[in-house]
Amino acid sequence: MTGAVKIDIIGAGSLGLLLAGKLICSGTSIRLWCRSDEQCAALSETGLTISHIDGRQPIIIPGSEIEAVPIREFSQRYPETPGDWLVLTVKQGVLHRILPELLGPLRETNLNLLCLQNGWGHMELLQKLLPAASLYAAVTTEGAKRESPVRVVHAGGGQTSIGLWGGGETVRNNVAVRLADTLISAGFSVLLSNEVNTMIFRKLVINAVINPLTAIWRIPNGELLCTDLRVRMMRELYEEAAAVYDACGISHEDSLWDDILEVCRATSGNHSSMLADVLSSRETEIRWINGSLVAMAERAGVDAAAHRWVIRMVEGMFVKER
Ligand code: KPL
Repeated sequence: MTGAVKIDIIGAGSLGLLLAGKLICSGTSIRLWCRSDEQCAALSETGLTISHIDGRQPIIIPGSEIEAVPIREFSQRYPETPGDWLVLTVKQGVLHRILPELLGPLRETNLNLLCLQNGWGHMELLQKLLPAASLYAAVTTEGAKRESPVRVVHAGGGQTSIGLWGGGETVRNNVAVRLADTLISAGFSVLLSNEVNTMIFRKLVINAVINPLTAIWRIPNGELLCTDLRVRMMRELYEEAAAVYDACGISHEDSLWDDILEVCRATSGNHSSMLADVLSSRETEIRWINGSLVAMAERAGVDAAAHRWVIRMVEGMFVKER
């Protein structure tokens, strides 16, 4: 890989728009694959605005600087001009739906794929379907809220950790270091990790505690800490998840409970991604977050009643036609 890094971002939701906008501003070549033609047209005509929660001047990227392409053209256009990195920012549910489009051109391709989904299950599936790809998992606490197809609010700087899936050296891996440098020059805080499973399992518990409760009570993350009852409910979900990990032989740090409280404080004004999905009547990632903990519990023969309960509460919010 020589010259400037070229990145394809699949998904123009909150995180996709934030990454694309900040990377374009730092001079990285970005192609943004969107699910709707309307969003591509709006981005090309209006440009993209990134506003900041702290009232700093918004960043406005003119439409002429944005290459927005419909995802339905992926299998035809991507193989002609592949970039250095493919970054998947779509949610788990969408990822599973767009996999057929992705698989055509990618199945035999030796590409670098960075996956930013919450939850568990997608990496194993991608590895099976894309055996030639180098897969990297990322977990992020970056706060972003999409206000419209052309506007995103940067609701708080977080931390993004990246690790090579399947184990192995990430910290001194030149390809990963180059990506991290590119993201850092765009203003993101990035850590490379050789402990990809630890990183994903830690984030899984953070999401399994914060996301469903904020979605059920429709409150920003920080308000989870406002009453004893809420904190007790968080603790119950946390303890159950820790017991599941113990039963499955997954190591977790004692500081994890404090980390969860710290994430609530650090992102206190943010809506969790699950609350944002619920408020926009979108499918949530609960199946891949709490659902994957329940599946692990079942395999290990332990109970995960609180996680099953929050799944029913969140799924019950949607009235599906029978
Ligand atoms: O990852 C998040 C999410 O909302 O999905 C947290 C860390 C909970 C921040 O809101």
